[in-house]
Amino acid sequence: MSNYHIKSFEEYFQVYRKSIENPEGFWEEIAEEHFTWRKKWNNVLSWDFTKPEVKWFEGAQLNITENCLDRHLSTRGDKTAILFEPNDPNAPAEHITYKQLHERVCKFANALKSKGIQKGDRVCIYLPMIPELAVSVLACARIGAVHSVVFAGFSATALSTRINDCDAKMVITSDGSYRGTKTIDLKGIVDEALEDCPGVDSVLVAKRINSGIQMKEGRDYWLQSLLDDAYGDCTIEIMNAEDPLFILYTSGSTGMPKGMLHTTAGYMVYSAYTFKNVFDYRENDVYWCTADIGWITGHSYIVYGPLVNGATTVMFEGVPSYPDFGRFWKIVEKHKITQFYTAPTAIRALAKHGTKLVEKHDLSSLKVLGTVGEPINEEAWHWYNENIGKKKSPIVDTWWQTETGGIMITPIPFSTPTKPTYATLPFIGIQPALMDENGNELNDNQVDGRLCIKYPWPSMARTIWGNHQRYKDTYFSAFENMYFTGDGALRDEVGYYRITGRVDDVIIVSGHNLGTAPIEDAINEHQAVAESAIVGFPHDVKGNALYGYVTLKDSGESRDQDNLRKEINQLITDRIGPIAKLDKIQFTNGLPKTRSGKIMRRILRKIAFNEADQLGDISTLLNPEVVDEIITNVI
Ligand code: 7RM
Repeated sequence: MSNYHIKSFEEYFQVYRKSIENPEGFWEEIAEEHFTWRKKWNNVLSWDFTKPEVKWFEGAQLNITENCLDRHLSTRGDKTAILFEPNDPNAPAEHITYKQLHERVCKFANALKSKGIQKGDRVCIYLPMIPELAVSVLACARIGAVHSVVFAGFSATALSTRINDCDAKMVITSDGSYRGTKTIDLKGIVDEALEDCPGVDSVLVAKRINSGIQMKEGRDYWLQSLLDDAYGDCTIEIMNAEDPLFILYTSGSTGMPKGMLHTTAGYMVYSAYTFKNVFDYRENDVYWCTADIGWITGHSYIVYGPLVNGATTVMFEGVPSYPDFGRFWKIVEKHKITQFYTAPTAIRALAKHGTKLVEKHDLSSLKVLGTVGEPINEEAWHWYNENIGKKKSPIVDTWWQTETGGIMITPIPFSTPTKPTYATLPFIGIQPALMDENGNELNDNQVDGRLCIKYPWPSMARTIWGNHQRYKDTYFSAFENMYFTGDGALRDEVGYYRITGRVDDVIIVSGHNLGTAPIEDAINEHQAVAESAIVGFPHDVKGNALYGYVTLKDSGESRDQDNLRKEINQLITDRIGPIAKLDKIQFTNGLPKTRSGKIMRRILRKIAFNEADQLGDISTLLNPEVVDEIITNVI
């Protein structure tokens, strides 16, 4: 039991050392003591990064839903497993107990079987943040079907591409979704997507908004009528440790999205163990991660990690801005949230609206705050720390990726001293390395380089679905015997890591390597600035020059823009040096972002290059409408 819950900085170092000196012994002990197995493993780990091939807990048999549900029934049957907060602030929240969730998952699993879904089949899930989303994920896992959740904000084209890539037989969707004051016709999008998906033979439709949708005879089925006929018990499919659990798509810098494949046992062990420690999770906590289950953050830290630990996990259907920008804080107060995990982009958006709406609510239940998804700038970190955490709740800045399956670099709350903008130290079992361009490992502190991982961890993706060569090329070819993350990082004098951003965001100006993130941080310090993004564009003398897109807190029309430009460049000069000054500054109403809040510098780069005619498909953006405005006002 000793190493499952780390409670001090000394203990972190001690457990970390153990996990590095004897990884197999360490993970074997964790796996042995905290999970339910139908058969134990013969071998904890075998690996070869040259192939690449990684296997954890080979020979073991289990079902992850037995760990999420069945094993809690005797001790936590009446405890809330999922706390559903609907879009409508006046609609009641729904408390789904472990017993009820077990029954709903079993019924759903039987419904899947009744439509011919078997172990190994791929099922595409395209649902809003309603309980059926978590239930359908677990139902797939219960019968050994491989779920592939597609975020329900993606377009029909994006959806059909993903369905075809993994050859899904079934799509699970709803008649529509609520998003603030709007409704979205999800079923219409599915219908459009399926015109190009000959492999899909059934569609299950959950009722959410009661819109009068078209049902295609022989293909579309109302979920409820299948559930009405289904038994409330469903024996688990016994899975091998390395059997596929899910595929989740993540966009690469070029080409098709990559279907990252995660397998069963290692993913379960690592998502559960990180959840417990990164959020200092305790039995009566009410944990809320604001991500969508359409992203890896939702898979690992709304569904699997919390449920394996028997936690209460909140699912929020709505948006941070409805009915006003105080919604998050209202929910924290209402459900006495203890851990709150969100993205820096959300923090900045909320900070933009000041603290009035924060002060209206009692946030004293909060114990741990988390961030994920992008580097958090200094200003946002302090705003979060002061206004939400009241300087009492540690902020865990968690760095990880779809590919890593779980959190990799993070503070352990109440143990690791935090430092603004630093993800701090590797989690237990994680062996990071910083590499220079020539492939040499940088062993000192106070260096920056490309972030790699030297040794396998249990939840790493095993391949890209249908394209192992691309998996090898993307992650295991840049540096020998290392997993390459695609990110740059620096290590400070005490060994803390700060993720500086994608390496492809590095711009070389007059021979100087400039990361976009520190320049953006400097710009964002200006009190009139809400957000900014930097790209390089070709320059006769410097090789590259810098182009800044800057969004102001108010529309900025009344301001003297030339003066603002001067002030911004002065700040950059002060913080980084004149080398990082911007040649062009364009004021924008917004920056193009992915649905998970990452700024799409690729698009901004094209615009700065005067290649706006080659933007490609921008329909999957969160805010495609800002692109036209940016193109019109390009300098
Ligand atoms: C969990 C998730 C992965 C990329 C990753 C980074 C960036 C994520 C942080 C971060 C700085 C962080 N998966 N990233 N977390 N950068 N600090 N704490 O976001 O596959 O969607 O994205 O996100 O560049 O490579 S993801």
